[in-house]
Amino acid sequence: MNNINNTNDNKDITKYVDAILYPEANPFQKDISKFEELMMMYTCAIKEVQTKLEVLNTDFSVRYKRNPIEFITSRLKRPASIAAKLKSKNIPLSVNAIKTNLNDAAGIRVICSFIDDIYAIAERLVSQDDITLIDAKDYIMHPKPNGYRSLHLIVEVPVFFADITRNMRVEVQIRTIAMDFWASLDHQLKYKRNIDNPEEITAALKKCADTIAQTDLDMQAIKNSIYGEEKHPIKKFDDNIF
Ligand code: 0O2
Repeated sequence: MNNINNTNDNKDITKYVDAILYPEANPFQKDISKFEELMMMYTCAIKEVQTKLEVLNTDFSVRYKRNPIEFITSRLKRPASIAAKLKSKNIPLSVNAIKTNLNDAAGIRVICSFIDDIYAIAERLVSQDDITLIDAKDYIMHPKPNGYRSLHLIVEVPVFFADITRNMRVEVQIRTIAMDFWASLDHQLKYKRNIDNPEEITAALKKCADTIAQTDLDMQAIKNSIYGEEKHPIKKFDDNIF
């Protein structure tokens, strides 16, 4: 069986499942060919950045005998979510507005083993010649009030298409397995509305986030005692340095 056919089959299945799960009409229907072209460009930008991350992971496995990345996922933002985000910013819906105003239409999530791995990967990604760091939000150094932790980078990468080259933006969220575990469950629980005791739930979730964060620190200390600490501490992605 050939891989290209498999990829197309998967794409068809994804479209079919999406149509069932998200039956709302595409708000960009009137400009559908421009919209699909832009989404194709974001898909290619994801491929470019994901390959860079995979190369780093492979290089680390040879150089340092361990993989800093557990797994990588990616997604294109759904048309309805794109429209909702533009509306929330009071921006009229258009395909051009997506490219000009949204940084997270293309998203990659990188799940790392240890906290230090997050910064090691981020540092090496943004120092590549063809990557421009547009913005960084360090929710690990500065967790959100609800306990959410992750490093968010907006990067721009040139993508070479058949007739043009475009600089495309991709949001890269980098977090540990533990941070991802909390964020996934928090995301699931957000769908339940009309909760009787929202303050209690918020406090309980925050407590879980803090427990998990402490476990991450403990695991990092164990790793340091086995492998030794990084000789040259990696620069932290503090909001203030950008
Ligand atoms: P989805 O499904 O991931 O697309 P900006 O994008 O800069 O205009 P925004 O949206 O406030 O501003 O960015 P922020 O808060 O830095 O990052 C938003 C994304 O981070 C979210 O995307 C989530 O993926 C993730 N995130 C942020 N806060 C939380 C949280 O409290 N819990 C969880 N589980 N995830 C969070 P979207 O667009 O909401 O969704």
